[in-house]
Amino acid sequence: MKNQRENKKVQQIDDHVIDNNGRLLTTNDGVPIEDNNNMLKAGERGPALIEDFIYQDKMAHFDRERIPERVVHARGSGAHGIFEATADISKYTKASFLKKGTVTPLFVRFSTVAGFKGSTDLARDVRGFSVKFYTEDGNYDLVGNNIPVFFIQDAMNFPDLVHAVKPEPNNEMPQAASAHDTFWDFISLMPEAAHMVMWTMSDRAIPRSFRMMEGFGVHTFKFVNAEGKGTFVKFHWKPKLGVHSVAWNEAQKISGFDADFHRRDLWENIEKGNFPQWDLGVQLVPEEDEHKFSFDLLDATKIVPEELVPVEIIGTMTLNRNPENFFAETEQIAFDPGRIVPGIDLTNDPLLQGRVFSYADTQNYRLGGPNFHEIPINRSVNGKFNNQKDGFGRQDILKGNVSYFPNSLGGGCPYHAMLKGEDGFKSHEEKVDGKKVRRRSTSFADHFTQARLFFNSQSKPEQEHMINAYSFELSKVNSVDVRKRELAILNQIDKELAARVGANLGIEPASELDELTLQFARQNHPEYPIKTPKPEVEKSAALSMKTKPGEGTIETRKVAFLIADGVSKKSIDKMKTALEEEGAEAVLISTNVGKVKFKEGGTADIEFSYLTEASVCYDAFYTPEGDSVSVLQDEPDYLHFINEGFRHCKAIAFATGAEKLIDGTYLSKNKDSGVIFESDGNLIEDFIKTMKGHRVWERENTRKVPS
Ligand code: HDE
Repeated sequence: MKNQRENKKVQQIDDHVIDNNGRLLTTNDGVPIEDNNNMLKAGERGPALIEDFIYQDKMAHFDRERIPERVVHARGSGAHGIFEATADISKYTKASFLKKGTVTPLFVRFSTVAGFKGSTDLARDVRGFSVKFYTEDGNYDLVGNNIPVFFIQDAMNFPDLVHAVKPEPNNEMPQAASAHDTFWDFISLMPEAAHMVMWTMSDRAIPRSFRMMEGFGVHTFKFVNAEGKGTFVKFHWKPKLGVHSVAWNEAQKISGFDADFHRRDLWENIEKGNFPQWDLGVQLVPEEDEHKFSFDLLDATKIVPEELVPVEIIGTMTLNRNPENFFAETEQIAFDPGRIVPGIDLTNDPLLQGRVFSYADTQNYRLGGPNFHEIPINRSVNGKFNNQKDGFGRQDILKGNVSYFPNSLGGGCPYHAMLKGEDGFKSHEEKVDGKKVRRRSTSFADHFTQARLFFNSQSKPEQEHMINAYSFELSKVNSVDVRKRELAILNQIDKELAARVGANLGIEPASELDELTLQFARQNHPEYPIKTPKPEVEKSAALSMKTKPGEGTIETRKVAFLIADGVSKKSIDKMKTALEEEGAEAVLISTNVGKVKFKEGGTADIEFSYLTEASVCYDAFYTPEGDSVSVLQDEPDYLHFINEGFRHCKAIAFATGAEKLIDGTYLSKNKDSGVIFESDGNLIEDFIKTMKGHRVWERENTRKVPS
């Protein structure tokens, strides 16, 4: 019973899975094809004949194989899974899939925002975190991001934001990057973006893995209970593996070595049975408390600090199945924040209101018409019963002569829920009374308080990374005026941040906002800058990645064992066993693929070599003992692995006899933190402990190592 819906969804997909195995090649009409190599010609060396329907069938389909890519979030990776509700929250919502114990099938799509479909996974960018729940009351889409706020407050500015961040229109450069003039020009004129930009300049924008990032609904939504009472709700996804990032220098290199790094990581881990999990948490605010805070709940550039409203866990999501086909599922899935189910409702957040139009509209265009709900990945497990008909790509065959409402000839069907006293979706009854205006509420006019809160809540290394990220991005901006304008914004957030970035740009930050920035801000708030309300908290531990749960596990982390012929099997095995007990994976990398010879005799199969692998794709490094050490001494790629691993603050361990290899690297004998020598004692414990800390970020400033 529990898994009935999941089985139904699997069945829906399976019904459409085609297996060519053992089949005769046919045309799209099922006609067997005798020769798939040659067009029909008038003679062996003659012209092609127009009657060749077999060639036309093949080529006409090929010519139409591409559909428009998503205008944003084009690059994405998806997986199937389930959600299990674990808490009784019926007091707040009647949503059937949130009833304790209910298991609901779902599909998730993670994405970057700015890059094209074929762009790198490791761009500095926001990540999309979209979940389609196939509930018993129809599909519910929670279309969020890995950052809890957004750049803008009103949907009207969205096309401009996207035009500014996408490659510049004259030369279509740069790909998947915000480090260019038009983005910072726009951002420096929009002080409301200050908070979100702090997040995108933080390590949140370069995750180690999709499996290690948080997700947020961003907007405030509403829960509605069986009595029709509403409660404001913010959604949070908390990954069981913790929240982790890579270093920026590392991200740039991963983009070259493996542009599919995140996609591959998700796919491979699901294939291996390492099913990623997230807890779903909610922050609940009673309707009566709507105006209780120093910020507006309807403003998507604001968070609700967890110190004010704690996050309560209400369920767990597990991703347990890779798609059968990327295009049919990950590409064709159609998300829409306007797809809600009874028990959940929208609020008047002007960004959310605007999104509700845009998504359905975009799907109609991207998927070629109004029948995209019939694509297997988009189908509700309830089926759909209404009087809509025809249109491009219609697949359902509606019986009978009735396709209108009301009708008597069809027995009045499909019938209204209310006619039979059943429950249908009912919008939460909210009094709305206002003049028709194009204006923004003054309660949306404080742009810097939460940007400051975010910066103050970061650990020292996280702050350093942000200073470096702003410096990198603004150095890539050619316009000095734009650099100055942004520095003036940073100066409103934090003086040291502005001064440090300014020093890297050779500019003294201005103490006041630029006149142009003020002009634009005053278009929305004529009285700008307003007197800012006193914030409830100055720091929030939950905003630092350092404090996230999951810290302390090395599950699924990849450890490179750097070996060559003559390596000691014993030295490999003892470390491998210890790591595997902790759920980590040992990957043998040698001078060539094929076989490696052990010191003790015998061989092991090798899939990865220094030629194909790069240190940036691994979490930690171990050099076992053996005669391999003298081979590695002269292996430049080995030495590079170690230097780069050091630069990127990863754990590095050397077995007895291997420590002398550091002579060829930038590492020092004076015990750099996170570099472990077996000769010092606790090789395995110290290595695992260092890995559990994810990275030794402090190392960045203590020793400078080129890579
Ligand atoms: Fe989107 N967004 N968005 N967005 N968005 C799209 O829909 C849009 C916003 C988000 O994996 C598009 O199917 C507007 C916020 C994700 O398929 C489009 C506004 C948040 C995805 C669109 C926003 C998001 C999209 C492009 C401002 C976080 C990928 C293709 C009002 C809460 C979904 C498509 C997937 C995709 C419009 C702002 C998240 C054009 C108008 C805020 C995760 O419809």
